[in-house]
Amino acid sequence: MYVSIIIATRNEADCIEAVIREISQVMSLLSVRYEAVIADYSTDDTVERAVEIAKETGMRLRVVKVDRPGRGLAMREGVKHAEGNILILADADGSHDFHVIPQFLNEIHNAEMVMASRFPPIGWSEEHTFLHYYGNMLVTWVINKLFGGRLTDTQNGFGAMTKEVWEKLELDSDGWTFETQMFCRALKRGISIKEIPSIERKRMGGKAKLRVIDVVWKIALMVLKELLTS
Ligand SMILES: Nc1nc2c(ncn2[C@@H]2O[C@H](COP(=O)(O)OP(=O)(O)OP(=O)(O)O)[C@@H](O)[C@H]2O)c(=O)[nH]1
Ligand SMILES: [Mg+2]
Repeated sequence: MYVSIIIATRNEADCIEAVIREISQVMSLLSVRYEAVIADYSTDDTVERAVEIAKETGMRLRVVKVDRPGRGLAMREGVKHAEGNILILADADGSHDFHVIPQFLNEIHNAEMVMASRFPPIGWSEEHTFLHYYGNMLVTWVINKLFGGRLTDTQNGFGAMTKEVWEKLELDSDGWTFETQMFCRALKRGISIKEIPSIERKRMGGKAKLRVIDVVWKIALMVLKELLTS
């Protein structure tokens, strides 16, 4: 097993140090070979800080500069450069609890995708607003109905899969519809998904790049597109 942790970063200088330290601490307790890949579109010193802390902690870190905005695009660029056979997709805002990584790696033997859920009955989020919470519930309900799933959270990109499964998904969404496309495709293609509980923390600093109100209609269009295509 060789694990590549793909982290999208856009101006996360306030958070990246804690993220690198937590990943390094969690991974040091596992006897698993790993690397982190930062897919960056920043104008601040996120990358410099990441490199400095990775050196200090002895983490193998690869930096991929992405020339256009988009979290989905960043994930795809990161994966292109990943050497591992197991991918963990992650954010750099400090909201993910990386202590669930051992669970990802245990469950990846039982399911093709292992994804963290922030939704009851299994998870929770300190970041949820009314719109996040009920918007996600509605989208997840629609996706389950249309594509035959039993998921509780289809808007969280924190999870693990093999590179082989990633390739089966053939994702091409650049922006915030990335997770929607990923879950719709996985259900359509009969890829097994195991959800594990996670608590999403408040971001540790910096600014959120996502405004739910701007992406709701894009998510709806993505669901429709996935319904109409094979
Ligand atoms: N490379 C790259 N990374 C991005 C881009 N937009 C956001 N990110 C990163 O993607 C991750 C998620 O972004 P957030 O702004 O936290 O969005 P979110 O977690 O979906 O939404 P919130 O609930 O508002 O935090 C963070 O690590 C960001 O730095 C982008 O355009 N390019
Ligand atoms: Mg976030």
